Formats: sequence, structure tokens, C-alpha cells
Amino acid sequence: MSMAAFPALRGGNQDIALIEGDARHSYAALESCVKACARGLLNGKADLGQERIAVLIPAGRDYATALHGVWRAGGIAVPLNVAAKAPELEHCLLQAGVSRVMTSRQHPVAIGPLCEKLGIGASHADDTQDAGRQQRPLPSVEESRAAMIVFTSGTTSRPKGAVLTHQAVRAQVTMLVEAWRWTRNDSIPLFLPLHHLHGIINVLSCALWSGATVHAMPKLDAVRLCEQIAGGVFSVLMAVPTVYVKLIEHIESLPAPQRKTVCDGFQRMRLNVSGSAACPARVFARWKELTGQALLERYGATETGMAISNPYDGERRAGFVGQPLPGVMAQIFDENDQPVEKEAVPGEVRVRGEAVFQGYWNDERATRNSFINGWFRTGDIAVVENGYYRILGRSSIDIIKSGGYKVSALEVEDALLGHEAIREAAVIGLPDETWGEIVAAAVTLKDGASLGLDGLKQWCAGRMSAYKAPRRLKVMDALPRNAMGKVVKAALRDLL
Ligand code: MCA
Ligand code: AMP
Repeated sequence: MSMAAFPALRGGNQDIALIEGDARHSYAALESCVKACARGLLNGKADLGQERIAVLIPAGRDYATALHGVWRAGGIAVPLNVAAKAPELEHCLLQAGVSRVMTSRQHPVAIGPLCEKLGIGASHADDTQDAGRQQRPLPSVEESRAAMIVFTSGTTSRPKGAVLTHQAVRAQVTMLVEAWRWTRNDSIPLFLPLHHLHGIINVLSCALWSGATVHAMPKLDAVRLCEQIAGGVFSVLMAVPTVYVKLIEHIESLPAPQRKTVCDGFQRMRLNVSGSAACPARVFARWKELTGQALLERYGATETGMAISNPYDGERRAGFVGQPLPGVMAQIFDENDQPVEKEAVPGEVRVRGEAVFQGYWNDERATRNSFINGWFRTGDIAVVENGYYRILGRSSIDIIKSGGYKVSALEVEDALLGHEAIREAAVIGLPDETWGEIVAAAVTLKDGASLGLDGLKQWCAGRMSAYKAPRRLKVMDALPRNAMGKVVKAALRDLL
């Protein structure tokens, strides 16, 4: 099917699309910024022809303008982490073959030197606007064309770029809007990062497709958020379990009358969703006690979008992620690649459908390995019990989920080996009440060298995003290895 790039701004002209600090941006104003940005990017060309353009902008009008501007001009948007460090950004920029980076004058990110080094252009979203050519037609972008490359960590050392077509973006958004009953009356806070689908699709894109209002926030501020919720500002909340843990801590610290006002505020909301990592049953239970809200837990991945969800109406079961969303095929497979039809038998979750990604950018081998007979292999192990899926864990110990971020143990190990004192490194995830898991490292040192956690944290600071840096360190004489010489990570868990 041929159509304009996913037409995702569907609010009434005067309705408010985005609130950013004191600024309120109507749908009409945003639409006009997007068109001007697309024309500015095209600069007289008919179509960007799949040019990769990075978006390095925090939540707000400039982000939405750049993302939609790239889409409307026929480019592929590459949303990047505004808090990433130079080596991480360099990997993504090179891997995706990015030709220019869009930043925001209002929220500058120091990318200039890196762009210069790589010979990549950089421009502010607010400058890349060509209002003078309002009449020039924008290209008609086939739905089968790529819309976005979203980087995700995996069992390989460096993150891979998952390619999502416009069709996949549309499928993900329309499915969630229907399943979770979005309307133009909704209002949602956006504090999650905008280089992952949770923020991009579940919050921003679903809201803008529904004509709802997004309140862009520079980061999670539990105090302010609770005040706004007490004031009835929001109808929907979407967050990772760590956010609910932090909100519970904050609410429990409030004096009784204030606590009641905040809890009543949450109770009046129509929907609280948790995802990106397992929501512990105790968090589900405490949230319900405090706010009366049964958290709607759902399961997804960068490569599939949202795949399995507890129901909007009906029982939301603690510790379970529910059933496949409409239009998504999900199935558990055993070790012999046979579908598991019986309940309570664990196996790998595999997903197929319109919403699934196309492949990893420029990485045919990884793409081939990640699909089997058309099914995407999530690497997650699950069972179905009484009709609902329960995620048991991951097939690889090398994937860590910390505060909803996926971390590759191998990527962190590779980086640590660059430290002058470290001879060997093994990284694992340790269970943690707030973060789900935290990154922990066991190392052996070179002769005569010494290393402490503070020193390691400092060293990591310029080299990797804060959430990847080890929060535990154990210096060992030797790492536990099996007869084949492979580090036994399960044994490390106990030692750490
Ligand atoms: C911050 N810190 C972390 C993390 N975040 N440490 C480990 N893991 C983390 N995720 C560290 C900081 O470096 C700092 O350390 C201290 O914690 C406090 O930082 P602060 O920025 O104040 O924390 P925060 O603002 O409260 O952030 C917590 C957060 C954030 C809001 C939970 O981590 C977050 O936005 N996570 C969501 C990630 C996400 O969107 N994932 C979706 C992936 P120090 O004190 O040492 O300086 S998409 C996905 O998974 C699929 C599609 C799906 O199903 O959704
Ligand atoms: P990402 O690659 O960052 O998109 O992370 C996707 C992964 O997050 C999935 O493969 C799961 O391991 C994990 N995940 C997402 N939602 C849930 C959930 N509700 N329960 C358990 N794990 C989840």
C-alpha cells in the first residue's frame, strides 16, 4: 500500500499536542513545524531516499518535529540516547551510516566534535525549517519503507539497529490505541527516554495518533509527578517497574493527608501500565493497596513492539503478562523448535506479525539468526498458565535488565578490558529491589595493579552510559571457570 509516511498527528488543530515547561504546542503548530522541518531537510530534493538522520533530542516539540520531519521527508530516523557517551554514539552513527544529526537549540547535546571527527553534519531541529517553501509537495512514502532504526543491546557485544517500517510503526500504534482505549481526552507524562519504543511508541506516538496531550519532562521527578497527579493532570501513566518502586517509596514517605491526596489522584486515572521488565508481584500488590489501581503489565521488545498484554477489561494478573495483543502471533517453542501447546510447559517466546521489525540494519547474519521459520526469537522463556503468559527469564545470562534498560554483559566486559588494571572481566546481573537487576563485575587484575569501585565508576563515566556501569565490583585471584575454560557466570552470582 502506498501512502504518506505514517500520518501520526491526529489531534484537532487547536488541541494541545505537547506541553513542555510553560510552552503549549497545539497540533496545528506542531504540524506546521513538522512540514517545515521536512522541507528544510529535503532542501529542494524530492525525497530523502532512506537517508539516515539521527535524532539526539530530549522529549519535547523539537523531538517530535525532528522525528516526524524525517519521516515525512522519506528519511529513516535514528533516535539516539541523549545521555550516551561518545564511544556509544560513534558506534550507532557509524553502524547506521548516519549522514546528519538533529539536535535542539533548547536542549543542546555536545555532539559537535564527534560529528566533525566522523564527517557528519549536525543541525538544530528548529533551524532545519524551510517555511518559505510551504507549497512544495512532500514525498509519498510507501508503508513498506523503513521509518526508524532503534538500537538495542543483545547477546553480541555492541548494540544492533532494529529496522522498523512505517507499516510496523502504524501496526504497533493502532493496536495499542485500540487495546488500551486511547482517546483525545487523554493526557500522559513523558519522562522515559526517547531512543526506545516504550517512550517513542507507547507514550509519544500513541498519544499523538489519538489527539491526546503529552507532558514532556526532562526526567522522572517523583515529587512533581505526584503533585500533578494529585491535581488530576494525567489520565494515563506508562512506566517501567523501577518507576513504580520509586513512586511507592515517595508516596510512603508523605505525611498521611498528602499521601491520601496523591493516592486519590492515582485512583482517578484510567490506566497505569508497567512494562519493559518484570513487575514484581509485591510492587503490583503495594500499588493496588495504595492507589486502588491494578497495574496493567505488558510484555514487548524493540524487535516486536508490544506483543503480550494483560487486558484493559478483565483480570490483570500479578506476575503475568497476559495474552497476545490483537494482530500479534505469539507462541512458545520447545528446544526442538516445536510449538508447545500444553500449559505449564516452558519454552522460548517467538513472535510474528505486521508489527515485527524487518531486520538488523546492515547485519544480515544477526537478522538470519534471530528468525526461525518467520518467527522472531525473543530469547525470553515463558509458560502459559490458565491462559496467561508468565515470563520466567531469559535464555542468555548475558542480557541484563536494569531499570528497564537492556544491557549486554559482553559489551560491558569488552569496555572493562580497556582498563589498564584489568586482566579479565566477567559481568552479570544481580537481583535488586529497585532496579530489577544491577550490573556487577568480577575482575582479575594485572600484576601489581589495584582497583576500587569508585575508581572504576569514574573510569566508566566517559566511556559508557551510567546505567551500564558496574555498581558492584569483586576483585578476584581467578574467575570461576569450567573444564572448557569458560567463566561460570551462575557461580559468580553466588560469589557476588
Ligand atoms: C539511572 N541510573 C541507573 C538507571 N537509571 N542505574 C541502573 N539502571 C538504570 N536504568 C543511575 C544513575 O546513573 C544514577 O547513578 C542514579 O541511578 C540515579 O539516576 P537518575 O537519573 O536520577 O535516575 P532516574 O531518573 O530515577 O531514572 C530511573 C529510570 C530510568 C526513570 C527508571 O532508568 C529510565 O528511564 N528507565 C527506562 C528505560 C526504558 O525506557 N527502557 C525501555 C526499553 P549515580 O547516583 O551513581 O549517579 S524498550 C523495551 O524494553 C521494550 C520495547 C519494552 O517492552 O518496553
Ligand atoms: P529491549 O530490547 O530493551 O526492547 O528489551 C526487551 C526485553 O525486555 C524483552 O525481551 C524482555 O526480556 C524484557 N521485558 C519487556 N517487558 C517485560 C515484562 N513485562 N516482563 C518481563 N520482561 C520484560
